[in-house]
This record gives sequence, structure tokens and C-alpha cells, in this order.
Amino acid sequence: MARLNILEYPHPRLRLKAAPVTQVDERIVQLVDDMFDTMAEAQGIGLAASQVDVQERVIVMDISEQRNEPRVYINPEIEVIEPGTIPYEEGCLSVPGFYEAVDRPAHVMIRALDRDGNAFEEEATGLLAVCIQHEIDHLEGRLFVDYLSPLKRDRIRKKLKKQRA
Ligand code: QAP
Ligand code: CO
Repeated sequence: MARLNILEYPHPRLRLKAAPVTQVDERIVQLVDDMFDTMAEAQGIGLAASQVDVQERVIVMDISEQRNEPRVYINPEIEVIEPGTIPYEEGCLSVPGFYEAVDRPAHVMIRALDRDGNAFEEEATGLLAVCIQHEIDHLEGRLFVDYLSPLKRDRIRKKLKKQRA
């Protein structure tokens, strides 16, 4: 059990691109477990390794009501299955207290490795589709605030700075 520190916007390290995992070994399994502890404590539904200052392509999620459906995605890739986007009110553990609507593809296929290093595929719609895209953005150094107007983004940045001061 270990809780990791979550970087908050506009921390510059949130902008780094994460590298692919070359081997799902003990170290990665430990990272996954620590990320689940961190996400549960913070009451999140998704967390990317980039948010805990580890620049490797690892994501944990649990979008279930009971918080008992843990999902792990290592080196995830998505393919848009159907054109068409849905707006969804997104939040982020790295942007605490702020929620804004973002448009994203509504129907995607996810390909990734699981906690045992086995490849799997999962078709995703709704919150699952939105959340995996949000988390993959983190691995690329992108945040949901990047999709907002510069005015909204700047307002969020200033408020967070003030809150932390
Ligand atoms: C990403 O975000 C997401 O501001 C995961 O005070 C969220 O887990 C994708 C959280 C919504 C799609 C839709 C945010 C917790 C959790 C906060 C999260 C907060 C406490 C965010
Ligand atoms: Co996020």
C-alpha cells in the first residue's frame, strides 16, 4: 500500500510524454497497485502514471458505482470505430475542483496489455470511451483544459494557484 503524490496543473512535468513499458514486471505491478491506492484515496475514476510523475504508459481506472471493477491499461492504443463525438463534463485529479464539457469520439476500440502483461481488446462507449481518451492524453502530456478556450484555461490556472498559495 502506498499513496503517491499527484501533480497538479500547471506543473510542467504533466507535459512530458510517457515512454512505452517494455516489460510488465514486478516494478510495473507495484506501480499499478500504488496507483489504485492513490486513485481510491482521491476518489478518482481514472489515473495515468504521468499524474504521479512516472513517465511510463500505464493507466488505472474504475468507473463502476461500487468501485469494484478495476481496469489496467498498459501501452494503450485506441482506434475510433465510428465517427461522432459526445460532450462529457470532465474533471481531473490534477485539476481539482474544476469540471468542463469536452467533445471526444464516442465509440472506440482499446488495445492494451493487462496487469499480467497479456494483450487484450475492449470496445468502449460512454464514460469508458471518454475516460480512456482523457487518460491517454495524460501519457502524451495533454490535459482536458487544453480543449477549453484560453480564457477558461487561464481562469482555472489562476484559481488553482490562488488555492494553493
Ligand atoms: C478523468 O478524473 C475523467 O476535481 C478522471 O475534486 C473524469 O477521476 C474522465 C476528481 C470525468 C471523464 C470524466 C476530480 C476527484 C476526480 C476533482 C477523475 C476532485 C476530486 C477526477
Ligand atoms: Co486527468
